[in-house]
Amino acid sequence: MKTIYFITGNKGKFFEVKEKLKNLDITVVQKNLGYPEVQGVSLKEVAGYGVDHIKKRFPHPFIIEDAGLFVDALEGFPGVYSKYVFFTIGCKGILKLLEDKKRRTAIFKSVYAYSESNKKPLFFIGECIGTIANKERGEGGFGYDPIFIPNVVTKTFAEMSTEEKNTFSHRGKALEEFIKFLKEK
Ligand code: ITT
Repeated sequence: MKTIYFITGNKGKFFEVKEKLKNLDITVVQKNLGYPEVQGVSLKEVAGYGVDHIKKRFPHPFIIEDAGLFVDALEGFPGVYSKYVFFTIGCKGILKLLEDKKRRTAIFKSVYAYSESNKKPLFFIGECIGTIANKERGEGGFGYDPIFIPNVVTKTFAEMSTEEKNTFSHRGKALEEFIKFLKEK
């Protein structure tokens, strides 16, 4: 069985990846190696810089992900700053910024980079369109999950099981592309 390392410090992401890839003949192992996340560039560029940094230190096949929440009424904020914003103003801060806004649409975006030694990284992208709830709802998931409602349903990500979230989410969609690649390999 092949092992792929997921270089991440985020346990929530790791559980979602494990769930999504559970029927494949691979083992996914979390490694919290840490890598610099370049600020002010696109998610794909963040992931690309991350791969270059890790590759020099880690000789095995690995994936990394950069994700972000882009709120339309805030011109795409927090976007590439989602991590910093989550640990500073958090979900409550985003709700406050949207207090008097009618437009509540937002997009979650995810970019996975897969790296094997001596090969250029491959990127897999997923997006989930939805709206920002009026208040936090649900106990599951992580990060902005209590305030994000994907289109088509009325539940927030935090009110879903991991499996259900994966069927709608930016991460689930990016991983679908990754699974296609793994199956064709
Ligand atoms: P890494 O170690 O993998 O980089 P991270 O927590 O730093 O993990 P990102 O930079 O990719 O993750 O994501 C930025 C923030 O966006 C992150 O801190 C979460 O709070 C939030 N986020 C990402 N994906 C999410 C999801 O599926 N649901 C809710 N919040 C999410």
